[in-house]
This record gives sequence, C-alpha cells and structure tokens, in this order.
Amino acid sequence: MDWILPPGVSSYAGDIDRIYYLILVITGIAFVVVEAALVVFLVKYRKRPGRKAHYTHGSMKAEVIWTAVPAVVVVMIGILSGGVWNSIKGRDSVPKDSYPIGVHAAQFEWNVTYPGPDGVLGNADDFTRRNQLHVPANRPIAISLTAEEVIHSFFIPAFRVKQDAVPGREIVVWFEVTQPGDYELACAELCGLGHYRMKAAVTVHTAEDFARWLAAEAETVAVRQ
Ligand SMILES: [Cu+2]
Repeated sequence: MDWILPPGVSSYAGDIDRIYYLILVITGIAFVVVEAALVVFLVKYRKRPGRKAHYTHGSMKAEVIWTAVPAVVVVMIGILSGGVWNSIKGRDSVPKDSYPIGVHAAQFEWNVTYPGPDGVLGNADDFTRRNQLHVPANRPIAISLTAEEVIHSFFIPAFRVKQDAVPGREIVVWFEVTQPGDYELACAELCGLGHYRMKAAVTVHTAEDFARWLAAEAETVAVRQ
C-alpha cells in the first residue's frame, strides 16, 4: 500500500496503519453510500411535467438510524483504537530508557538539541543543530518539544509521528525507529509565510554509527569552547 502511505519504519507504525485503514474503509463506504443516494435522489425527484413538489416533515425512523449508526461506529473506533492511543500518547507511555533529544520549533526551523556525551539534556555538553535530526535505530527516542512563538507540528510521516509544538508548553513525544535510513521531518501546522520550507533531514543510524556521529559532533563543540 506504498502508494497511499510511505513505508512505516517505527515500532508502532503497523498499529497506526491498521487504524488508518479501518477508518479509511468505514469512511469510504459512507462516502460511496452518500454519493450513490445523492445521484439516485437527483434522478428520482427530478422535475417532471405534472408532478408538484410537496413538503415533508422528515422521518423519525430515518433520523434515529442515521444518528445511531454513526454514533455506534465512532464509539467502536474509539474502543478499538484506545489501547494503541494509550501506548503511544497516554500518560506514562514514554519508555523509561528513552534517549532524550530537545526540539525547539521556531519560524521556520527545527532546532535540535542533543544531550552530548553524557546522555543527559540540560547541561554544558549539549549541542544544537539546525534542521538536522539524528537518532539511533532500535532505541526509544523521547523528543521534548517546545515552540518559540506560534504553534508548529512535528511530523515524521515514515514514523507515523505527529505532535503539535505549543508555545509555553513542553510536550514529550516518543518513537522507536526500526530501520536506519534517511527520512523527513516537516511542519504540519500552517505557521506563517515560511511554513512550506520548515523541514529537517532525519538520519537514522545504527547504534554504533550514532555513537560515532555523536562523538564527532561533540568534538567540534568541545574545540569551539
Ligand atoms: Cu511550523
């Protein structure tokens, strides 16, 4: 199904895609039924000589059916997707051994702060790179998302990750990538005139490769200080 979605390369991509396709099928059926009814009614109730329009007060039975069926479907989707939602976005869903990275969204760039050699964010050996997100594969990554001035949205389609970045709030979003490679991070919230160019390159390394990259970057930081 690559022509609809890019290949999913995160630990929960399969779960997200199942829900996506379930909803696509349900809304697809609703779309076809509604459009078909529209065409049938257009033909059936077209203007014909000798036939007068009449007023109707509707049908209680039809109204109950078209209210109850969508209500049941929506509740069903909620129940079916609740477990996945909780495991990805729920309170305490961020895996404890996650690798921490800070992402500060600003018009119109992604400032990515790495924890440096000590693996802890918020101290002197941190360093920041603009529009470059490097992460190791097969390890949960916890992104602390903040925004400078307006709402942005952190969207990596291949990971099935989308999370708003809201000024004044720090929101943690996590993912675990299963496949090293090059991907794209885009802003998914219209945030100003430069929104279209607010993107970053995402490089997923193997664990050893990431350690090597981090060491090399940290060295350039140390040299500059
Ligand atoms: Cu933006």
